[in-house]
Amino acid sequence: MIILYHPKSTKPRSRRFPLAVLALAAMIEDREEYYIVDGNVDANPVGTIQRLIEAHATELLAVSVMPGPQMVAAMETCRVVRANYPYVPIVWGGYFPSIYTDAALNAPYVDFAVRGQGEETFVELIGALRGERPLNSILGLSFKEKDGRHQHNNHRPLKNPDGFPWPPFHRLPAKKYILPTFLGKYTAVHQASVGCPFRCNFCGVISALGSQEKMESPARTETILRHLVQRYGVNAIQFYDNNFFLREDHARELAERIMPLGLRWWCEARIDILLRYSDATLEALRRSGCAMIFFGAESGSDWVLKEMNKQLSTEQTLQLARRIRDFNIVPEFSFVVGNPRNPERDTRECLRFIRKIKKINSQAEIIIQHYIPVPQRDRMYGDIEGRVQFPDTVEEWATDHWLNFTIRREPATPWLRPSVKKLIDDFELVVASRWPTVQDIRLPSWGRRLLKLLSSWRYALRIYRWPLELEWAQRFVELRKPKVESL
Ligand code: B12
Ligand code: SF4
Repeated sequence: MIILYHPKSTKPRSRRFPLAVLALAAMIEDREEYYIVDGNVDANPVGTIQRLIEAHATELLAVSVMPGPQMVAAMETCRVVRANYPYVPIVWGGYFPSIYTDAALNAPYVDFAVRGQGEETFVELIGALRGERPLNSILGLSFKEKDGRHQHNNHRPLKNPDGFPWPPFHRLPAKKYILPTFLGKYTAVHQASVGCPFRCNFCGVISALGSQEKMESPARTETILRHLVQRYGVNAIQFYDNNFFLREDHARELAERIMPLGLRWWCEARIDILLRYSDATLEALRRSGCAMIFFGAESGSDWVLKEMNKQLSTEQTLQLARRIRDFNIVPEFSFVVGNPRNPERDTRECLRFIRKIKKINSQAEIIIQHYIPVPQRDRMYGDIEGRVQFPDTVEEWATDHWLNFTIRREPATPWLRPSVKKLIDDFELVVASRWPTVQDIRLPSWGRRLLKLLSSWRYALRIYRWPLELEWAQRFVELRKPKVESL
C-alpha cells in the first residue's frame, strides 16, 4: 500500500484540489492500493498516516512539498513516521526537493527526492523498491547511497500532459475543494501545461524544470473541464499553468472549445505573448469566460527587466494595460521589487510605474513582492552569488528567519535596507486600500468604501509612510468578514 500525502499548505477557504498528489494517484489508480491524506482537509494527518501504516503493509510514503509552511508540515509529520515506523521508505517530491535537493536528502527522514515532473519517476521508484530495477536507472531521482553520499541521477525530460491519465477526482471529497471565489461559487483548478520556456533568472520554475514547456491539447483540457462541470457543477476555473498562452492558434482553439461550458476563468500569462494576439483572439478569450489574467510585469524599469532576463519592456506592460481594458479582462500585474544592485532606484521607479498603470487602467490589480533569490541552474538575478547562503537542512529552512524569507514577508536580504522595505510595504498597503481587490469576495461593501475613503488622500498626495490608520482599518474589516461557507 502507498500513502500520498499533501501537507497543509493553506487556509480552508483557499483549499483547492491537490493536483500534485492527484497526478501521482492517476498513475497508480486501479493498479495499486493507495490512500490520499490531505493536510488541508484532515486536521490530524499524522494520526491518519499512522493508522494507515498500522492497518496496511506500507511500501512508500510519498510527500508533496512546496517551499514554505508546507515544508514545515512535511518535516513534522515525516519525523514522527520515521521515529515510529523506520521501515517505511519516504520520498519527497515537488518544488522544495526539486530546488533544494541536498537539503531535503540531508534530513534523516527523507530517503528519496524526486526532481521536476514526477509521474514516471514515482512509478519507477515503486518498481525499484520492489527490486525490479536499480535506483540509478531512474531519471529525475536523487537518493542516498549506503555510505550517505547523495546520488543525483540525470534530469528527466518533460513529457506532455496528454501522455498521462486524468486526475482521479473521485478519490477526494470534491465538495471540500470546490469553493466560492470571485470567479464563481464553484471554483475548481486545472493545470493545462507544464513548465515555461523562458529564462527569467529569479524564477523557481526554471530551477525546478529547466526552460521547457509542454502543453496539453485543447481537446483534453475541454474534456477534463466538461467532466468537472457535469459531475461537480463547477462554474469557474483557476488555471495553475505558469504560462498559459504560448501559441495563438492553441489559445484560440481552447477558447472556442470551452466557450459552451459557461465558465469564468483566471490564468497566468506573459505580456509580450498576449500583445501579439489579434483582437479576434482576445475577444474569443473574453467570450470563453476569461475574467482576469495574472502577468509578471516584474518591474517599472527597463534596466531591471534586462537584468532579470525577462525579455519584456515597460512599454509593453503599459500597452497591454491599455489594450486589455477594451476586452473587459482585468490584468493582475505582479512586481518583484528590490534589485540587489540599486534597490532604492528600483523601488522609486517601480512605484512611479505602478501609478502610471493605474492611470491607464484603474481596474488593474497590483501585486508587489520583495525579491528573494532562488538558486538557478545558471546565474541568479542581481549577481548575488555568494551573498546569500541557502540553508542545507530542512530544519534551518523551517526557522522563522528562512520561513519569512520564503514567503517573502521579511526577506532580510543584505541589499534591502529596512527603510526601503518599509516604503514598499507602505505603498502596497495604500494601493491595496485605495483599490481593494475584486478577488476578496468576503470584503463587505462598507469595508471597501471605508478603505477607499481612508486611503485616497494618501494616494493623491503620494504620502505613503506610516499608514497606521490603514493597518487598523484592514484589521477592523478583516475581523468582520463572513466565513466562506456562509457566502
Ligand atoms: C497552487 C499553488 C499554491 C497554492 C497551494 C494550494 C494547494 N493545492 O495546496 C498556494 C496558494 C497555497 C501556494 C502557496 C505558496 N506557493 Co505556490 N504554487 C502553486 C502553483 C500555482 C501550482 C502548484 C500545482 O498544484 N501544480 C500542479 C501539479 C500537478 O504540479 P506540481 O505541484 O509541480 O507537481 C508535479 C511535480 O512537482 C512532482 N511532484 C509534486 N509533489 C510530488 C510528490 C512526490 C512524492 C513525487 C514523486 C512528485 C511530486 O510531480 C507532480 C506531477 O508532475 C505553483 C506554480 C505551478 N504552476 O506549478 C506555485 C508554486 C509551487 N508556489 C510557489 C511558492 C513560492 C509558494 C509560496 C511560498 C508563496 C508565498 N509567497 O507565500 C506559498 C507557500 C505555500 C506553503 N504553505 O508552503 C513557487 C515554488 C517555487 C519557488 N519560487 O520556490 C511556485 C512554483 C510558484 C512560482 N512560480 O514561483 N501555492
Ligand atoms: S515567464 Fe514566468 S514562469 Fe516563465 S521563467 Fe519567467 S517568471 Fe518564470
